[in-house]
Parts: sequence; C-alpha cells; structure tokens
Amino acid sequence: MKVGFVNIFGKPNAGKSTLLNAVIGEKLAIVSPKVQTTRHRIKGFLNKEAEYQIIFSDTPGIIEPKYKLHEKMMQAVKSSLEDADVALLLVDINEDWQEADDIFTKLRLKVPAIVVITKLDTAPLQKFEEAKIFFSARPYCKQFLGISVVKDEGVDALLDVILNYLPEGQPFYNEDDLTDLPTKFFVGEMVREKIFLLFGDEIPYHTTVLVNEFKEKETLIKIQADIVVQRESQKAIILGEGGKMIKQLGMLARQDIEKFLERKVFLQLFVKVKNKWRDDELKLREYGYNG
Ligand SMILES: Nc1nc2c(ncn2[C@@H]2O[C@H](COP(=O)(O)OP(=O)(O)O)[C@@H](O)[C@H]2O)c(=O)[nH]1
Ligand SMILES: [Mg+2]
Repeated sequence: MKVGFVNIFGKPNAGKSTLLNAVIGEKLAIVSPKVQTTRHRIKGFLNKEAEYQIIFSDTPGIIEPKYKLHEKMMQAVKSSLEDADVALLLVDINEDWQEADDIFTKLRLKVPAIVVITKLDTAPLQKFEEAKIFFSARPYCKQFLGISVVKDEGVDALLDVILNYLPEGQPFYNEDDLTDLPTKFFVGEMVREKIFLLFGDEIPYHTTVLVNEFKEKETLIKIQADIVVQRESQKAIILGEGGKMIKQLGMLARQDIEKFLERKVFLQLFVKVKNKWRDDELKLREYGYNG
C-alpha cells in the first residue's frame, strides 16, 4: 500500500488548516480569518484499507519570528520539512505570488512539491491561468492545481495527484486513528479558536489556553482550562463587563467541544496573567509549544 507524509506549507491565511480539515473530514485544526491561528504541527491521518495511509500535517504559516513563540512555530515548520514525502505549497489566489515564491524557494525542498492555489471561488478563472504560468515555471513545482474548499472543488483531484508521489510501505499509525494528538489538545484549541473569533486586535496573539483537567464522569465530561494572557488589562477584556465575554466564550467553546466529543461537557474557564509568557522558554514548554 501507499504510505507517506504530506506536509502543508504556506503563508499565514493561505487555507492550510481548512484543507487539512477537508481531507480528513473532521475539524482537527482551528480556522480563523486572522493570521497566525495555527501554532502547532497538527497531523491528520487519511486511511483507505489496504490502499493507502496518508499522514497530512498542517503547519503554522511561515513568518519572520518576532518572539520566542514564533520561533517555536517556525520549528514546527522545520520539523515538517524533514519528514515530508510530498510538500503541498499553498497559495491564496489573491496573495502576492512573488512573495510566496520567495518563501518556497527559501525552504530548499528536497521532496517533490505540489503547488496548490486556494480559494478559487474568490477570483476569476483567468487569474488561475496566470498563476499556473507563474508557478509552473518554478523549479520546485512538480505539479500545479487549484482548489476551493468552499465549493468543494479540486480536493479529490489533489488526493489522486498526491498518491502518485507516495512510496509503498506499511502503515505507521493505527488505521482507526485520525490523529496522534491527545483529546486535551483539541479541547484547548477549540477554546483558542473562540478567542480568535470574539476578540479583535492583539488579544488572540497574547493568549494561550492550558487544559488542566479532563475528567470523564458518568453523565458528562468535566473540563477545566486556564486562559493565559500577558497583562491585567487583557484579563479584564477577556472577562468583559460582569463576566459577559467569558460567559459567551465558554458557551461557544462548549458547544464545539460537545460536538467533537459527542458527550455533554461542563467547561470551567479561568483567566490567568503570566507576564511575557510568549518569550519564556519554560512557560512555552509548559503550555505545549515544543516546536
Ligand atoms: N472563500 C474561501 N475561503 C477560504 C477557503 N479556504 C479557506 N478559506 C478561509 O481563509 C481563512 C484562512 O483559512 P485557514 O485555513 O485558517 O488558513 P491557514 O492560516 O493557512 O491555516 C479562513 O477565514 C477560511 O475560512 C476557500 O476555499 N474559499
Ligand atoms: Mg492554520
């Protein structure tokens, strides 16, 4: 059977996490219109018995690191470069292609790359043809195609192309598993997604979520998580007037978590201030940012 690692790279907001979720058919990676939503490498497994096991990895968008958390995020990109059998290089059709090309060239890929133009539904076909001419000429580009996850176009064709590039082998992971990350991780991510959704400006970038307790009881699952911010003023914003905002946040997150776990959930959220956690090696590790 065909077995291999297919790792997804691109600038922030290219549609990487959306593609991972579409191929796996489960919301493994959180998605938002804001940049730098994804902070980890997130693996999703696609199995077809006796035919293939494709291990997809979503990665953080490629950026110039400005603080230590960013460095950890770029380490996650680097580790994904090392074990890829195939690289998917995602480009939003409306982004600056030259900039994307510069980033892809700098990756110094040693494996075949498929350039995937995303969000085809947002531009005229002519623009896609222009992108094809632009990227097909690049040395790293072995294949070129376009997708729209919104219109469900191109994803099946992409899978067919990927399979051509995968080696024969034995499965690495149990065929019933979707991912190798613990449930706790996804719970924390769902809370983080709602922070991206509800709070503007800088708040989501100063915030992380740490799940402390995950207890399966008879009738429900009890979850306690800390929302960690850098300053008291940010804590006040997350709480909102009379606790209005955190209540809304908790409700939205709980709904998603219940859908994901298919169980009733009691979710308890606390807000904690940890000065400069984004630059603190020990705290980053405690919060699960291992690069
Ligand atoms: N119109 C449209 N929007 C998309 C498509 N794929 C992703 N998006 C949106 O683009 C934004 C960034 O997506 P995301 O997957 O988080 O990008 P990432 O930063 O590369 O992981 C989100 O608002 C998505 O809903 C698509 O095919 N069409
Ligand atoms: Mg993402």
